[in-house]
Amino acid sequence: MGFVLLSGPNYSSWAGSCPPEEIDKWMATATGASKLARQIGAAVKQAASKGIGWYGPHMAAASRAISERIPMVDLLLEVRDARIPLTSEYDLLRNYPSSARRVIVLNKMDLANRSQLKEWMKYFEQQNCISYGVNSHNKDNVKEFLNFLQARVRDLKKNNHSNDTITVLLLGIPNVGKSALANSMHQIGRISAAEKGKLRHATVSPHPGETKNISSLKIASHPSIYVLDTPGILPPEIHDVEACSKLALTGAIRDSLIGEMELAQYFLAILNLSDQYKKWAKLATVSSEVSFIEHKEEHSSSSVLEMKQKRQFPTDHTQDSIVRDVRWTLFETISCFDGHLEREEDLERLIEAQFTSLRTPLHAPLELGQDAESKIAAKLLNLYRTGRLGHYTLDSVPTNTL
Ligand SMILES: Nc1nc2c(ncn2[C@@H]2O[C@H](COP(=O)(O)OP(=O)(O)O)[C@@H](O)[C@H]2O)c(=O)[nH]1
Ligand SMILES: [Mg+2]
Repeated sequence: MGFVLLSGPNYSSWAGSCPPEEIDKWMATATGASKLARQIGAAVKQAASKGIGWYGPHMAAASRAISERIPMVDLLLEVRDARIPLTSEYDLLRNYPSSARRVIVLNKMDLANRSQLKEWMKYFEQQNCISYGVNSHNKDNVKEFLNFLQARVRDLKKNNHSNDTITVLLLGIPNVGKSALANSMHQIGRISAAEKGKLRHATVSPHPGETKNISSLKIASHPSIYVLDTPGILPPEIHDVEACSKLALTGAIRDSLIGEMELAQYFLAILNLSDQYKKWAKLATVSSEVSFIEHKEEHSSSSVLEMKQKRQFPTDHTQDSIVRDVRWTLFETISCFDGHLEREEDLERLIEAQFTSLRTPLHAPLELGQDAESKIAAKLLNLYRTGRLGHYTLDSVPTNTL
């Protein structure tokens, strides 16, 4: 397997001035996941320096068009990825003062660690920034968000009683869910059916860079509120290598720049060093009961019929039974591991063993080889990005402010 861990700088002088528990925590992530993170980040930076990165004429033009709109709209919704509340900061608003006009929307909150999301929201409050956690795929959640927006609009209009149309600009880096949020607000918002039918839907895609133009969707009447969906913008250069790798893992930078294999290894390093997998211990009992039932069902024609009706294929890795087996395999490999995960070579050995063990639940060809490994990598990444393998927040809240 292609592990090429970077050797990092010498951290011993830094560690000398830190409390012991902080060092333990830091060591666990720094020596393992962090090295993978730097390796991936360095590859992203290298690709960008060769001109095959994310920033092209399209992004430059969009960036100019968006900058012109910023002073003209009533509200700015800066959409960030709740898994990386700091790394997904929008460059064009970096030095923009926090004001009643600006809201930080932490989207994809269903994929982030719940308690860390609360800490992040507390942090933003301390910075005098208004923030709001959303899952664009959840109807009730979007309804609550629309009510919150209406309240903000009422606040803004307190001193201005005109019945003017309100415009809301959705801003953010690629793939944070701006278009998904715009569509949900448009579908759920209180506007007439005719108005809903008249408007185009924004394109939503798992790949970054799919929104090419600024488009407008109506989300409320009396007063009329329109959201402007915009293409995702990243700065031409990102100096922090770890930030590059987090952007790649969460999908803001396209996978082909790094490779799914490296990203899946990075994800496994994060999973192995977290305690999410401990929750899957209870699958031990469920696993044996279910596999007995499944074995019986496999031979009954009704289950085949059911599968056809549900349009599921036995190798579809998103079905519940496969996800359960993947979780159980990950749990078993971590809990039976005899090495020390803070040691880089041990973590590497565990990840390698996990790729081998995952061949069975993920229906990858049994012979070892790149083909099998890339299939496993692609499926693992997909399960991580759809929240089926736990909830991870990759940025930590600056500790001196809490
Ligand atoms: N789990 C989850 N996925 C989301 C959410 N919002 C958007 N997505 C997914 O994230 C991907 C990118 O969404 P898109 O709206 O195209 O992002 P944009 O580039 O910011 O416009 C798509 O696969 C969406 O289905 C969310 O709140 N939760
Ligand atoms: Mg979009």
